[in-house]
Amino acid sequence: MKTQLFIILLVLVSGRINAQDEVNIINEVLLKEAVVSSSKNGIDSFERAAPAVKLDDLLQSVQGINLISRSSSGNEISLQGVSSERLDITISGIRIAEACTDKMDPINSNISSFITKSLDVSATSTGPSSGNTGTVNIGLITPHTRIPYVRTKFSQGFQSTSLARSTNLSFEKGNGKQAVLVAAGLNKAENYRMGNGQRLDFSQTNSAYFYLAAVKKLKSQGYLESKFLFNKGWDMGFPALPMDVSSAGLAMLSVDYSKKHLSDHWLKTELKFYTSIVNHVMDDTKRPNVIMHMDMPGRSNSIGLLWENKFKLLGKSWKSWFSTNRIFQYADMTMYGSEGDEMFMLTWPGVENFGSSAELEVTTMLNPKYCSKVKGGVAYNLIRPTDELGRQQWSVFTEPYALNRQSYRPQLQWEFKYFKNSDWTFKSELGFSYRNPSSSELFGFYLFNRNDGFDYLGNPTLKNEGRQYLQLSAQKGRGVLRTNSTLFVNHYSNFIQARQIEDYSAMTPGAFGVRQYENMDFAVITGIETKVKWLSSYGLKLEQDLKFIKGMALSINEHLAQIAPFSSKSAVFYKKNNSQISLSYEYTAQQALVSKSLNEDQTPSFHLIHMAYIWNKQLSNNREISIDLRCNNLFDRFYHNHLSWNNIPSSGRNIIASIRVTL
Ligand SMILES: [Cu+2]
Repeated sequence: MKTQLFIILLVLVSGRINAQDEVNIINEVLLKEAVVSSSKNGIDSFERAAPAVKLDDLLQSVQGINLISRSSSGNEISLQGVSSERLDITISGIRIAEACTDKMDPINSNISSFITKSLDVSATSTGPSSGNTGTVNIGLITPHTRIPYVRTKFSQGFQSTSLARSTNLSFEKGNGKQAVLVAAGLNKAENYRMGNGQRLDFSQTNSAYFYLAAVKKLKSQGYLESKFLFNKGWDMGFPALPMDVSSAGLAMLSVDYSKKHLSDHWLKTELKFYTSIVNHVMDDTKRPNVIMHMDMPGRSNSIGLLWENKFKLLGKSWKSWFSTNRIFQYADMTMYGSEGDEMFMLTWPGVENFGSSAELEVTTMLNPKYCSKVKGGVAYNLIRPTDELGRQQWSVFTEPYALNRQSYRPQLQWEFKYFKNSDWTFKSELGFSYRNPSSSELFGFYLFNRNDGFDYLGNPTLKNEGRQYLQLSAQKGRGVLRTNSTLFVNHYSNFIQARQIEDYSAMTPGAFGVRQYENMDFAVITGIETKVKWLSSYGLKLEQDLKFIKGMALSINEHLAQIAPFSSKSAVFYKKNNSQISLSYEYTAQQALVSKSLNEDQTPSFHLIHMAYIWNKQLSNNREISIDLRCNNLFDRFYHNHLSWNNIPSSGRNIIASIRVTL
């Protein structure tokens, strides 16, 4: 549903209303949705996404992605059935580390769709820091130096279910040689209303951001670009967790240098330097019946360098990446007993991850019909707790030397493309990669998981987890009937999952016990996704999407947890002049394939109907105005998604209205 809306929005807000352009834009979206893309920075841009569309909605529209929610916003990305630890999530190439041990601050939660330019999602490429299953890069808007210009944008959005108000403003100015963009936004939402008419306590959210980007064209024909983002959240409720967030802040800065056509063979170079700081403070003081009050602050920072090059050599196209970064995560917890006693511990003992990686890719066009691409690389990581108290804490469980982890991780991938005729493209991708365990998996100290009610303990002796994969896709991106289908098989060796340890007692009051991460022999996640579209010449469009994923822990012959059930989305669109209307139907099957050893419960099926009306008017000189009216969950169904933690219900009927003006 969101996909379809998004496509209409794209068409309308992109300011090009004729049919051919719709075709092109839909192509872009199709391409974007083809998760099988292996290009690390291949940009599928959807400039000027509509104001009412939250970044979460855009993410949800990408093939392969489902969202795990613990609150009304800032959901965690799950790509092909796996989430954070197995993915590299970046903002304009910048690696940022979360500062919350409970995953309340996924990287994407810091970004507004108003300043998002592109989403680049790949399930077959990995970065130097963590993941082995894929990358999600959220590109931010930047000003341009093509011509002198001045542009002001304003958007105002409203949602009935949570009385959410979202205001965004940006101003850009350029003289053809240098340009600057300033943007700011404010989001406020109350507790949202569920399908049963009641409000969900602790689902409010508040955030604001300031963004500055500047670009300068140098005399040498190179470009210097800088981005700065500050995002602040406060009084953010997390209904799926036992506590909320009183304050969360992110500041990031990057400086890029790029130049094209350095010589006949050296086509492009791009150098990026970045740094970021994240702060996170949890708060249980507003909750009723807190047995034991706790303070749980966390902080993280990152600093890094990325160098990317493109060459033409021996009749082939080459790409190289070199990256190095240092990521630091620290979190502590103070528990206050009823008799004034305190207990202090480090939940992340100042974990430092120093990583470097080098990758090389070569593309060979065998003939106009066949294209082969091979990518290989190696990454090095040194991970260790830096805090002395934290090291002592862990010395109870393991030898001190085992706390310093060094590893080399190779990766190799082969992609083969076949262009059958001008309409059809078939692609196969085959490869392997490894990941380091995350800070929580290695050194997390009694992290309470509200979803299953256990305290989680890290394991410094974990082996790196391997992934071997095969993806097949078929795409027809032109003509009246279009389709895009992907089949994937991800096989994991040394799969990391927690298991209950009997002789340990829980730290958190009310927890059922302790689980510790360990390497299981094998797991496999396989899935299929298809999208079919039918476009008429008179403004009518039909769409059908299907999605199915299955995950198995082979060594214990059990289903994996947190796997989205089968879902289907059907939509009909009609467009005339400046208006477009759509109606869509969404069916999500029950999820009965659940993890027994993690005590995951089954989720019933549900049906949803959504409607949308969008009006867009082009004024002279690239000015435009657009109005967007929608009703999601028209019949006010009371339901929850399988991936929502603690079974928190989703929003009931939600009327969304927004206006956007570009001057
Ligand atoms: Cu938190």
